[in-house]
Amino acid sequence: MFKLYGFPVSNYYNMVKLTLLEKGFEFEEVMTRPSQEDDFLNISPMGKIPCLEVKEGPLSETSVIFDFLEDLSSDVPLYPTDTYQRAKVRELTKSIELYLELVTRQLLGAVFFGAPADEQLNEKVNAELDKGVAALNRILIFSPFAAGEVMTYADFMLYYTVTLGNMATKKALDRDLCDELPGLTAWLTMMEGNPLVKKVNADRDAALKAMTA
Ligand SMILES: N[C@@H](CCC(=O)N[C@@H](CS)C(=O)NCC(=O)O)C(=O)O
Repeated sequence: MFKLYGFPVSNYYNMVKLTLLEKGFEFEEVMTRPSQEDDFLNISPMGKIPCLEVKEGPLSETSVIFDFLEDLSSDVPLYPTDTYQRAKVRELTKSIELYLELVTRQLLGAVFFGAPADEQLNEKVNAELDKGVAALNRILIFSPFAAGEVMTYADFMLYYTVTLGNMATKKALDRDLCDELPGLTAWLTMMEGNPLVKKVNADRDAALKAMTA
C-alpha cells in the first residue's frame, strides 16, 4: 500500500490524491506539513508536499508522481496513448503549473496568511497572469475536458490550481479567472459532478474547518 504524505488543504496534494482514487490504488494518508526537518527532507528533498512512498521508496514532484502512477497502471488511463497527444497533455499540464499555479501562488501569502498587501507584487502578478491566461486560452480545449474528449492529468492540475488560485486573484487583483478563461465555468461544474472530486473536496473542507476552528 502507498503512503501519501501531505495535507488535504494543499492543492498539489489533492491532485495526487485524486489520481490515486481515480486509478483505484490503495493508499494511506499521512498528515504531514511541509518541513525542513531532515527526516522529511530525506523523502521530499525540498520539504514540500505531496510526497508518495511506494514499494521502492519515496517520490516527490506532482507531475513526476502522475507519470509514475500512469506507468504503473493504465487500467484507468489519464494520458492518451498516442505519443504526440500524450506530449500535448503534458504541455498543457506544465503550462497550467508554470503560468497559472506558480503565478497565483505568489498571492497566497497576502490573501490567506496575513502577509501585508504588496502593490508591486500585485502588478507583477497581473502582468504574468495576462501572459499565462493568453497562453492557456490558446491550448485549453474544454470539450468537455481540459485537453479534449477524455479526462487527463491536465484536468487535475487545472482544477486544483483554479479553485485555489481564483480565490486569490479575486481577492487581491479583482480578477475572476472564470471571466478570462472561456469554458472554465462549465468545466468546473462538470468536474464538481465527479464523485471522487467531491470526496477529495469534502476532505479538504473538513481539514480547512478544523484548521480555522
Ligand atoms: N513542485 C511541487 C510543488 C508542491 C508545493 O508547492 N507544495 C506546497 C504545498 S501546496 C508546499 O509544500 N509548500 C511548502 C514550501 O514551498 O516550502 C510539486 O509539484 O509537488
